[in-house]
Amino acid sequence: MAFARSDRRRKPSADEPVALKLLVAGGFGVGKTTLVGAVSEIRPLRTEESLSEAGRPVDDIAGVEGKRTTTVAMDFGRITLRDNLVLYLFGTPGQDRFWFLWDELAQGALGAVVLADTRRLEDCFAAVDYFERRGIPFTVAVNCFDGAERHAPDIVRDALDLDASVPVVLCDARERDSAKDVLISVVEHAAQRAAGRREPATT
Ligand SMILES: Nc1nc2c(ncn2[C@@H]2O[C@H](COP(=O)(O)OP(=O)(O)OP(=O)(O)O)[C@@H](O)[C@H]2O)c(=O)[nH]1
Ligand SMILES: [Mg+2]
Repeated sequence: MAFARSDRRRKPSADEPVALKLLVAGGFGVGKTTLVGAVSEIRPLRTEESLSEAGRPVDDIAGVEGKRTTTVAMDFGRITLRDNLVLYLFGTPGQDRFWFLWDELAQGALGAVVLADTRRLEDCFAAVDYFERRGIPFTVAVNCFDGAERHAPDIVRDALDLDASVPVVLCDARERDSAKDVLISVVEHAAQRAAGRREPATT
């Protein structure tokens, strides 16, 4: 877990806020920057660059033809969930050519959101795989784009072959409350996983 308190010898006071790091990941153009911007209580840091003609051969914009910019390093935002719980949000770049940044961004992450678009579900496979392999708890959040067919969470779970414990939720990445619910789901899932690990095995 990533905590703001770095001095482990000092006993924290009860009202001192705990800071947790979460990643917001998923395929190209699925709404990561939008989600971080929707919930952040500070002006989000963005690293958007224009999609250019030169990038056309390497940037697969199929399905997001209206997109004009892309994240080239990360998004950063912050949200206070309760008085004593602050989340630092790191949005990943969505394109394959920026994969090398993921390991840096993932360091110390408590959990992650994998945003998915059901019209291009395969675009989130890599993110699901990444967090499964590293044992980082994640919630899959289906960003319900206008005009996209709605699928029940269990259908998405089956399609992604997810473990039954992985939360799958529907959201609108543009709506603050909806995006906040996604983050709460990740925190609760991570807390349950941590509690499960602490419980003694019964054999
Ligand atoms: N209709 C609709 N549009 C959305 C939604 N979320 C994002 N968008 C739009 O979709 C486009 C892509 O959103 P971004 O937030 O830039 O996507 P991203 O995942 O950060 O993209 P990359 O960083 O390039 O991978 C933007 O034009 C958004 O306005 C949504 O929930 N509904
Ligand atoms: Mg982005």
